[in-house]
Amino acid sequence: MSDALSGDNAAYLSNLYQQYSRNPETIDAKWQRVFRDIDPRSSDGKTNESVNVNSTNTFRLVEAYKTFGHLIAKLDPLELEESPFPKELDPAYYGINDDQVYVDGKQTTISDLLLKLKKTYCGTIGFEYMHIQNSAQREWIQKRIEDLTFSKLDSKKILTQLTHAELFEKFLSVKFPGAKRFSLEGGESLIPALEHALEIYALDGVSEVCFGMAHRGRLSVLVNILHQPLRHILALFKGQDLNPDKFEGSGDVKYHLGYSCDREIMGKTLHLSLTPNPSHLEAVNPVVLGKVRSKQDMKHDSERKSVASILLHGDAAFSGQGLIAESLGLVNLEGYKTGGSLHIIINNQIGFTTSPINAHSGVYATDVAKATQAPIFHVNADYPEDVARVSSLAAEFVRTFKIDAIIDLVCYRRYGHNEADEPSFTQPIMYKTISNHPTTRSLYIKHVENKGILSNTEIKSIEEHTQNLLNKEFELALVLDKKDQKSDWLQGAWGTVQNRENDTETGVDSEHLKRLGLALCSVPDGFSIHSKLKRQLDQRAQALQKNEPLDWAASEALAYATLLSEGRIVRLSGQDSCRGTFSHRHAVIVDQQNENRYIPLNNLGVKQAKFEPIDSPLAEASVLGFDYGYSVANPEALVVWEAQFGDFANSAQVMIDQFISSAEKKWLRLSGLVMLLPHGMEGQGPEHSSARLERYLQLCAEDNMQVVNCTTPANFFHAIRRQLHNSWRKPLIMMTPKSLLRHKMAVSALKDMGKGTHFLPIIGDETVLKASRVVLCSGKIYYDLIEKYYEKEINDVAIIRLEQYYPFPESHLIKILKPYGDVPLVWCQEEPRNMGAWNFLDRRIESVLKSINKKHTRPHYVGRKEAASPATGITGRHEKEQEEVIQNALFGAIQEQ
Ligand SMILES: Cc1ncc(C[n+]2csc(CCOP(=O)(O)OP(=O)(O)O)c2C)c(N)n1
Repeated sequence: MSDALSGDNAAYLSNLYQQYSRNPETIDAKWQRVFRDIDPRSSDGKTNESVNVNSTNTFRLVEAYKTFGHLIAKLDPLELEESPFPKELDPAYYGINDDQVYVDGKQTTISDLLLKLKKTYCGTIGFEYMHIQNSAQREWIQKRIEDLTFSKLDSKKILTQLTHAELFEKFLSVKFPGAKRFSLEGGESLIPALEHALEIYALDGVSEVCFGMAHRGRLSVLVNILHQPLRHILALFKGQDLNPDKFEGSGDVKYHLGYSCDREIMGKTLHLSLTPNPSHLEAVNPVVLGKVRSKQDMKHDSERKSVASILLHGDAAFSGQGLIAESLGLVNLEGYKTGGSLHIIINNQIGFTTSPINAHSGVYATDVAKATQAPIFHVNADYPEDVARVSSLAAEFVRTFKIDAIIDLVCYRRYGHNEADEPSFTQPIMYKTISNHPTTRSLYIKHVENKGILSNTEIKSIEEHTQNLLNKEFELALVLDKKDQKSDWLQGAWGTVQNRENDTETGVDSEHLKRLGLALCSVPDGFSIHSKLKRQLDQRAQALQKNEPLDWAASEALAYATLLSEGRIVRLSGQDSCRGTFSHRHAVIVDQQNENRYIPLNNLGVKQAKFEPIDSPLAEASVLGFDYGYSVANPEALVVWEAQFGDFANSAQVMIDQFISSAEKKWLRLSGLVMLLPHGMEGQGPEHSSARLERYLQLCAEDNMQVVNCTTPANFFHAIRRQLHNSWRKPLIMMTPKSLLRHKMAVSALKDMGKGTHFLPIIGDETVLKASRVVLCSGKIYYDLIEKYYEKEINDVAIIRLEQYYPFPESHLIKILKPYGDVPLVWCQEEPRNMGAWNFLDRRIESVLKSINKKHTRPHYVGRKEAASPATGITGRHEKEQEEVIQNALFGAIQEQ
C-alpha cells in the first residue's frame, strides 16, 4: 500500500510548508488555505517552529484517515477478519508525541482528534474518494461526510422496508421449500438502500429509472421495489406460464424476467423498469445504459436528467467480469453518456463457492471503479440507517456530477448459492458464524427499541401487516388466470409498431433522392475541406446530376438521409465509424484549418431528425450491448452498430447470443438493431477476413433476425430502409463490403432506389437463360466470378446471387431456378467449407431442388476446404486459393455431394 503523505510527497509537503511559513503569499492559494487551517501562528504573527512541525504532521494524520480510514472501518457484519492496522493511521508514524495538536486553527488533544477521525472515517461506512482528481467532487463528498451523521431518518420506514424484505424471503421458503430463489437474506438492507436512492431521484426531477441486476435478490426487488404483484411470482413458482398465448415466447426462469410499473415517490410519479437479463452476469449493464440514453433522446433531454439508471451487482461478478470495466468506461463519452449511474454491489463476500481472496487481486471487489474516478462507499449492511444515508449521498453525488457512484453493501449470504446448495462444504467457518448471526431486521428492532424510537406495538403491527399482505397474495395466486395478464409487450413506444401496415416498398422518389444526395455533397462557405474529399463529393454530385451510377457510400448516405427526412433518428456507432474504417463514409467532415466538424447528414435542407455518428471506444461487448439497448427502447430509431472488421464482433458474442438473437423469444422484446460486419476474403489474414457468417446462421430460427449480404448499393439501401418500414422489428445482421466499396461494378443507378423498388432477396441472371450450370453465390465473390466470366467470354453459366440468407427466400429461389431445367447447381463460397453459408444452405437448397423435381437434387460445393483458421495471411496463397475457387465454380467437374 502506498502512503500519499510519505516519501517524495512528504518532502514536497514539508518544503511547501517551510515556504508558507516564510511567506504565505508565495505558494498556491489552495495550499495557503490548507495550511492556514492547521497553522496556529502566535499572536505576533510569527510561527513557532515546534508547533509548526506538529501541525504539518497533524495535517498528514488527518489526510491519512481520509485516505485509509476505510481500511479499518467496521464493514463486515460477520466480523470474520481483522484488517491489519495501517501504520499511516498511527500518530507515532508522524512523530506526533505531544498530546496537544492544532486542527482548523484550534487546539485539541490527540486522543480527541483520533476519536473524531475514527468516528468519521472508520465507523460502519468506509469512504473511498481521495482518488478522485476533481477537487470540487472531493470537497463535495468531504462536506457531506462531515454532515452525514446528522441527517434525519424515518426509522419506521426503514423497519417496514426491512420487514418486507425479510418476510418475503421467509414466506417463499415456507411455501416453496428448496426452490431456487437466490434470496436476498443477509443483504436485506438493499431494499432501504434502493428506496432512499429513489427518493433522491424523485426529488431531483427524474421521471424514469431503469434497473439492471442479476439473480441475487431479484425477486425481492421485483416485489418490494417495482411492486410487481407477488401473486405473479407465486404463480411462476408453481410453474405456471404467464406469457400471453399469441406471442408464444420460449419463456425464461423467473429470476431473469423484467417488469415495469409507475410508482408514487415523494409526491412524484416515477416509471420504474427492470430489464430482463440472461444468466451471463453483468451482460445487462450496457443494455440498460443504452436504453436510458435512448429514452433521454426520445425526450430530447440533452442534459440527461429525466431518465436515470440503478445497476446492481454481485461482488464476484463486479470484480471478475471485464464488461464492468468496459461499461463503466462509457460514463464520460459524448456518444454514450447517460448522466451517471448508481451502482450497488450486493457484496455477500462470496461468489458461488469462491472466496474474495480467489476472486480479485485488489483490496476490494470495487477497485475497478476507481479507474473512472467514481467514489466508492463501503457500508456494513447490518446498519440500515448508515446504508440509507450512504445511498442518499451516493444518489445525490450521481445527480450533482452526472457520473457514477458505487455503494459496496457489505453483507453475507445466509444460505448456499441457491437454496438447495450446501455452503459449509467450502466455507464452514463463515457459515457457522452466519447460522448464529441475527438478521439485520432483528438487530435493527433492538436498536429502535433500545433507543425508544419505536414501541413494541408499532413493531408488531408492521410485521402483522406485512404477513397479511403476503397471505392475501398467496390466495390471489390460487385463482390467477393467465387471461387476466396484461403483457407489457408492445406497450408504450412500441404500440405504434404493432398496428402499422407492412411497407416493403422502400423505394423513394428519385427527385427527392437527388435533392438529398446533392445536399450531402457540399460544405458551408469558408469550410476548408480536404482536397481529396472535395473531389469525391464533386464526383458524387456530378453522378447525381447526370443520373450516373452511385457507389456504396452514396447509397448508404441516401438510406440514412431518407430515414432522417422521415423524422427517424439515425444512430451510427462503431470504431472509427465517422470516417469509416475503409475511408469511404466521411459522415463527419473535418475542417483542415481548425478541425471543426461538419456533418452533412445533419444539414439536409429539409425538416429532419438527428443523425448521430459516433466513433466508439475500442470495445465491442459494451458498445454493441449499449446500441442494442438503445434500439430496444425506440422502435422508430435506426440504430447501427458497426464492427471495425466483422471478425471482432465475437468479442461481443454474449450480446449476440443472449440478446440480439434470442431476446424476442425469451422476453418478448423486439429490436431493429443493424450490425454492419465487414466481411470478405481479400488476403488480409485470419482476423480481417471473416465476420463468421456461419455463427449468425446457426442462431437463425423462428424468424428471429435477418442475415443479409448485399452485392449492390441499391439492395443495401433497401435493406437499411426496410428496417424501419416493416411493421415488425428484427435485428439485421449485414455482411458488408470492403474492396467492393470502390469496385467499379459494385454501383447502382438511382432508379434502382426509386419509387416502386424494394429489397431483392435473390438477384437472378438475366443474361443467361440457357445454362449448362447454375452457380449460386453471395456477396463479394460474385464480382470475382463475373470478372472471370467476362474474361473467358462464358455464356452458358448462370450466376445467381443470394442476397438474404435468412429468412431463407425459398419461394424466390424456386421461381428463379425453375426455368433452368435439369442443370446442376453449384454453391460457390470463398470461405472454408466448415464456415460461410454452406452448412446452413445445403439442405435448404436440396429441399428447393426437390420441390421443383430437378434431376440433380444436391447442390455441388465449391469453396475452400475445411480449415481451422478462416483465412491465410500469405498473399500468394490467398490468390491461388481464390483463383481455384473461381475456376472450380465455373469450369470444375461436378459431382453429387
Ligand atoms: C458470465 C457468467 N459466468 C458464470 C456464471 C455462473 N454463476 C452464476 S452466479 C455465480 C456467482 C456470482 O457471485 P457474485 O457475483 O458474488 O453474486 P452472488 O451470487 O454472490 O450474489 C456464478 C459464478 C454466470 N452466471 N455468468
